[in-house]
Amino acid sequence: MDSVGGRWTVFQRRMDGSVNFYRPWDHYKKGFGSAAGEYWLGLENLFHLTRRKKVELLVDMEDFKGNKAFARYSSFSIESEFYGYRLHVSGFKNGGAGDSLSYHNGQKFSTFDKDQDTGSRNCADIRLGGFWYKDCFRANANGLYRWGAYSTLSYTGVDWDHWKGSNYSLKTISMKIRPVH
Ligand SMILES: [Ca+2]
Repeated sequence: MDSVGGRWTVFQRRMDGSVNFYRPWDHYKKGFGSAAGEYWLGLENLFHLTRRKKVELLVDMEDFKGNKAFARYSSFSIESEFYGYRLHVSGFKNGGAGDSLSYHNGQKFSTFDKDQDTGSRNCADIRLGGFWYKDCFRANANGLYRWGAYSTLSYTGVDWDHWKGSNYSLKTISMKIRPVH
């Protein structure tokens, strides 16, 4: 869990496609997978971890050629379930990946059975994940694991638009937080 010199708590990880991330609200709320592999910590836990302290976010990613990049945000928090686990992220620092997450700032979390995005469509349902969708995404970290570039079912992979475009599914991506002192 050490990256850029510190103790990080991983709350999301994709690495091999072994875990299905197309899941309903209750699963995203409580968490799924295992911390050693593909993983979602759960929105309720994430809310409590970011509730009363200043927390920074690091998003590490890798493509299928071994290239690596990251995006870092100096401030990260989410609101309670009552407020839809609304995302607050700011203070972008570029580690080569570009900023695909600020687009999602201020959005509630959505799953296929709980559409809280701002688009007329159900983004989680058509983009095959659960995320802070807007209309619909620039980052789809919980999308369908698709092993690199794809040409069918557009905008459904584990995409980070500002690095590899919206039809390239990453090999790995992880999202991790740590308190800022
Ligand atoms: Ca919608």
